[in-house]
Amino acid sequence: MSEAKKRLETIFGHVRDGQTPSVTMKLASNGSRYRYTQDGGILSDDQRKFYEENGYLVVKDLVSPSELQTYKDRFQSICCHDVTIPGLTIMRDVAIAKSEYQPGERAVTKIQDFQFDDVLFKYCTLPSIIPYVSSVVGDDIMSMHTMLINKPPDPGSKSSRHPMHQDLHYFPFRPADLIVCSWTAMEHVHRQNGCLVVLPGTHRTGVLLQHEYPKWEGGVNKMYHGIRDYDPSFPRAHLEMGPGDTVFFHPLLIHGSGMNRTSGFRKAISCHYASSHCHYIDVVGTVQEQLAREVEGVAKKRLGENVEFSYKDLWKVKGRLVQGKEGNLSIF
Ligand SMILES: O=C(O)CCC(=O)C(=O)O
Repeated sequence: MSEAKKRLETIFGHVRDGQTPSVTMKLASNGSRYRYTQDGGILSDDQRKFYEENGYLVVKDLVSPSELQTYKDRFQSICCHDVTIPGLTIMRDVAIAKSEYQPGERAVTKIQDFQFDDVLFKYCTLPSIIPYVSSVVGDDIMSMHTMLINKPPDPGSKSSRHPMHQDLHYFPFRPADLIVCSWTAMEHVHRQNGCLVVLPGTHRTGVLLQHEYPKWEGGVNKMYHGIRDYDPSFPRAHLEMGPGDTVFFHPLLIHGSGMNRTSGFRKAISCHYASSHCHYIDVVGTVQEQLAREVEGVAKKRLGENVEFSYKDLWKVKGRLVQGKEGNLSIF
């Protein structure tokens, strides 16, 4: 068994034995008993403890219905090609897109990289969200990855599922503890329409596991990598959330989402933030190299075979300062 798997087993062994997940929190390098959250922020002591132990925290009603409606309207305009946003990627469901031409949002699973769209980017700067982000990453904040996820009704292929993964798999910057995702439900999300599923405490392994495309019969959406040899018996939590509720989670937290068994779309908007004091790493020779090659291949098709760039360069274009001092993560 690999070192990473052993650490997962150690965490989940306790849970299977009926104990609470082990709370052997390492001291942060500054001697604080908290490692994953910052002193002096908006989080209550209970919220800090919850995030430290579990790697996520749900906060209710952080985004207003009118704000959510603005994002929904913008998403519709993008899907209907009424507006074009530079750098934006529109991703489609592998099974729906193949079967027949579907207009509008029907086959769209997500749009990503909306950092140059001031309507959607407003989400990343919301005064209700940022204090939670700075409680994890500090006051100098970059947005690094933006998505509006639109889980369509499953066409019967089960391809609307998102395999269990760690977001750090995609990120060529560190340290992981200075990265956090905010994910806001844009409507009631529940087990039937494919809410987020998390494995509490898995951020504490400190290990990025090997990912690959799962071997699903109905096909897997592009870039939906999942953890290799994932053990479905690990204890999981289903995050049922109301519109505007927001979950903040660590990039090593193992998570995914279920199939959408309803006839409606399940929408969420998210931003991954990093401290601008994070630095890029070289992913060559690591578990991230294969993914980086795949992403570079897609970018070559878009930008042209003769354009020279690295995986880091692609991320530098995605980064945008949200608050505080600029660091090394963006070219702007
Ligand atoms: O919203 C979802 O269904 C899951 C999204 C997710 O985990 C991701 O895109 O990395």
